[in-house]
Amino acid sequence: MKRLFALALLAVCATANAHDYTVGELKIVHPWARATPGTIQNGAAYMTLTNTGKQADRLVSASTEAAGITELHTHLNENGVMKMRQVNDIPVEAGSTVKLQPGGLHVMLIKLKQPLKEGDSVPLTLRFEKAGEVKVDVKVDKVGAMPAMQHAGH
Ligand SMILES: [Cu+2]
Repeated sequence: MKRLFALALLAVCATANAHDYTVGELKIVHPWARATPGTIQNGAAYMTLTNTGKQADRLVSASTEAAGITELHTHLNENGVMKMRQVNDIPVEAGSTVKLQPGGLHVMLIKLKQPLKEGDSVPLTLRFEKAGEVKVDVKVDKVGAMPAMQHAGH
């Protein structure tokens, strides 16, 4: 029990050090990506979006020099098979939080110019319908890093 408490405390402390960004009424918390192994040319960026305002907003696009194409994606379960599907935008309702995470919504980085290496950071520009543009640094975590573990390294 004591150990559990210590771990929980550590998680809270680490989260305080996570990097986050604000644009208009939107907060972008801890943008991160998994390192890409070997010759894999596609990666994905994850983050938490919180709308502290009173009107709905939407993430309409993202771009980075690190990849040839950047798309907004989600995962759908079609007859038991997880498939990625491009979405036009990612809505963030007023007062709500949307998580981009493995197995769900993500920013797809297609045709990476070089592999994502643990410890690197990749500049990413996010464009929101109302809040406008914000540049964030996507921190590259381990290959196969899980969202619950994401703060451990920072
Ligand atoms: Cu994808």
